[in-house]
Amino acid sequence: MAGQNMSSKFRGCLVGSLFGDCMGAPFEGNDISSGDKLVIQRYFDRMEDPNFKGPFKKYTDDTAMMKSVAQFLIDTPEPDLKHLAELFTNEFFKQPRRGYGGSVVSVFEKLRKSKFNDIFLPSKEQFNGQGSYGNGGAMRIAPIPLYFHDDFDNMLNIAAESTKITHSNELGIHGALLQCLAVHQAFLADPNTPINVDEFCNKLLEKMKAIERSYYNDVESDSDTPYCERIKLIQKFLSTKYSDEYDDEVIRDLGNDISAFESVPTAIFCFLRAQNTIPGIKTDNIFRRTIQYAITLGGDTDTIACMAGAIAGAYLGEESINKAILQHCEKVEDIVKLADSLYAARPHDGKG
Ligand code: F2R
Ligand code: MG
Ligand code: MG
Repeated sequence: MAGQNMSSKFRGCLVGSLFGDCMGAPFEGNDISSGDKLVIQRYFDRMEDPNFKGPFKKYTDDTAMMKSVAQFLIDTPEPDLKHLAELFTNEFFKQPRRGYGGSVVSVFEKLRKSKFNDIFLPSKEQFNGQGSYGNGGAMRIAPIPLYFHDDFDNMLNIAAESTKITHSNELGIHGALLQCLAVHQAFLADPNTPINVDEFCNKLLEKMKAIERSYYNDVESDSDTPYCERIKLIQKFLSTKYSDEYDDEVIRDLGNDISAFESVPTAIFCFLRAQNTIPGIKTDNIFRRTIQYAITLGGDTDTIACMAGAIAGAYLGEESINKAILQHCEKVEDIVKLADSLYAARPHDGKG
């Protein structure tokens, strides 16, 4: 991949993640009616008008934590997870009112109190030892598949270990790995060639099968593990006619809540469905369609749009993102700089 394309994909991915978070945050927790979908269409149309002046859309915990993941890779070329735990914790105490998950806050408190003695212990203690299955690991993962794009094993290892600082439940960890794989595949895809949605899913399925089968080692060879079953469901939905309205079934069967299991597959689905037109969403821009569709599903809108935005931005690059809307996202210039620093810090062979 040429250097210019690659740096555009780094920017597209991190800015895409910020964009989804900022645009989705005002709707987090809402059920979206057909009237609301019209309001959301107008909301995007208005923001695309370069003359529109409006207050900043603030970013939330999704971006706050994604920034720390990028910074940790930039600061310590040999990944130092203790440093990441410190970055998460310091960022939280600097700006605690970013809408963090209800329970993850106690991980930061324990980490600080214990002076980062065992960075994995507080997370293991969550929910009486079950660990969190929230989507907090997945929502922040994007910098890892960018940085390790040509080192697959290290990518998965650091993705899992960095997630375990806050999320020790397997569904939280595997959700983060699935999002990591989706960003990675999108990053490696040629933005000038349409995505073959079935092939994209089959590749994800193959990699997720290996991850889940090695965890659930008693699983029968032909039975499906949780995330693999969800990927097959995505394929089933996408084989339905693109002109069909089936959002209620998507919400019911794939989910739209704060758990990784009920949101990561949904974000991937949003990206894949947006490769084609969607009823009620009037735009030719695939990136915008991805985010706008994710928000119209309601529920955990900031996080589903953030994850879908990271995948879409990694595929399409920064050129696909409307500059006028971006102006309304808090700290967009900082995220562009962060993406450039991550690009410069990546391990590379000197060719790119
Ligand atoms: N926190 C929110 N949204 C709530 C409203 C915010 C509002 N807009 C505001 O500004 O005040 N959003 C953010 O949280 C999600 C990421 O959460 P994360 O990092 O995974 O946190 P946590 O606390 O670990 O898990 C979240 C909740 O999931 C449930 N849960 C998790 N594991 C569980 C288990 N083993 N048993 C039972 N419940 C479990 C709990 O309710 C946790 O509090 C993102 O949406 C981000 O945007
Ligand atoms: Mg959030
Ligand atoms: Mg959220």
